[in-house]
Amino acid sequence: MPRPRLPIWVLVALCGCVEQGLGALRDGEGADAGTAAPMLVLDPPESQRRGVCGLDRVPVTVTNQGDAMLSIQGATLTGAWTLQGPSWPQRLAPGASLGLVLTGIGAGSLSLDSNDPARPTAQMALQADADTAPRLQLLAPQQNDVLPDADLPLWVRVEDDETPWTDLEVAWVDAEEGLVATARPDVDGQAQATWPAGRQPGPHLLTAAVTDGCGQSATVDIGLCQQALIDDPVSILDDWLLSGSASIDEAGGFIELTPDLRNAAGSAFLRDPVVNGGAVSIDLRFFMGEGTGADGIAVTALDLDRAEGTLGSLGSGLGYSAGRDGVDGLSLPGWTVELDTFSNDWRGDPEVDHVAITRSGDAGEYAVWAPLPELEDTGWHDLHIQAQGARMMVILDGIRLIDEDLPGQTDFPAWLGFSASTGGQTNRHLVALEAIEGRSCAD
Ligand SMILES: [Ca+2]
Ligand SMILES: [Ca+2]
Ligand SMILES: [Ca+2]
Repeated sequence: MPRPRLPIWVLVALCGCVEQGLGALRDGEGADAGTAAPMLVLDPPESQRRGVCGLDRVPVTVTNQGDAMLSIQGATLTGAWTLQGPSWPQRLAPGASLGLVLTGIGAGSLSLDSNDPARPTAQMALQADADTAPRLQLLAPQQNDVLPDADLPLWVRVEDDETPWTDLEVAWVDAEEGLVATARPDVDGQAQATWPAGRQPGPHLLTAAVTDGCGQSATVDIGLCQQALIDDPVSILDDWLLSGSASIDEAGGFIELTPDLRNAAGSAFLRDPVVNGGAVSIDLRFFMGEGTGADGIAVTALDLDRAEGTLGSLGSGLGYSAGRDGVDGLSLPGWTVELDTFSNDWRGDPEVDHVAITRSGDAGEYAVWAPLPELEDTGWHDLHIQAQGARMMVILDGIRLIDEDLPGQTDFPAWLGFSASTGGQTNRHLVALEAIEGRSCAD
């Protein structure tokens, strides 16, 4: 509170002066000596602030505006306030000042005890309200949205009690792809930006964050999935990369991976869309038969960061694995589900026809395997394969053959494709085009 201009004590003091003056005259001293008094003045008289970052820091000047020596005995602080200051007592000649710095937060007070006759205890009220964190509301996209392959609007509303909207900045960061966009809110507190198409297929964790002028933040995590869809392979025949003995029979509506001929290997990989090898499900229908009984079909998610080609060896290589001593064909990196219909001793094959998952492009190194029912010369069969993170699942004709968490790399950009081979024995290996469906996100 500002000090009143003519406080009661002045009047009292003036009255006292008369008496003291008379006494002084009696004592033979100067007439002014009895009227002299110190006067402690605090500047500012109080402190009140909002939106304080951390601790408030209040400089205070103590001045002796009286005309006698001011003696300050000590200072008392209340609340969460401290004083970095001088040792007490302090003496201030008339007109002299002393600087103090108060530090704290919340409500409190400073009291100075002095010989100011009018105000032996001078008080100063202190109030510092801490900054509040901003608030952030998600408008779009929503949690667990499945994203089409198109530009994506990003939209949030932000609020802060202290920092003006227009001084705030919102940042959207993708856990995999890094900073996506930044935007400042408009006058309604709404911030909008765009995440351009071309996102990595599969799961995403997008974080929207806003930081206020005090460095306090609000964040929202948004779980999303970028869909990469294979739903009409017949219409995109040019996107199939065919190798070896593979060919497309448009009239028949299938890809022939091998004809019923000895020592053949063929593969067909779809170059668009690129999928995430750790987030894909694929359905297909296949046929194997009409021959003497070898070697089988493989479905591969080809790791594009490591691939050097798209065809493995004939015979035991099933068109995805290098041959003996690595001289024939390549080992295709990524993961493969093989349906092996011929047991090769030197690979360490089981004695029975089997389904196996490999992660190295090595047809002799299984992460897991299971026996197969009879598939050769038994018509068309439905195969469903799902890779979600470390979990791999294989369902054949509605029967779950494999469903396990497997070690190995899970997230990589991949082409999906098929391969097959024959050796000394043969089969015709087909995949029905119209039955191929793939997606990166579960619906
Ligand atoms: Ca704030
Ligand atoms: Ca066989
Ligand atoms: Ca084999």
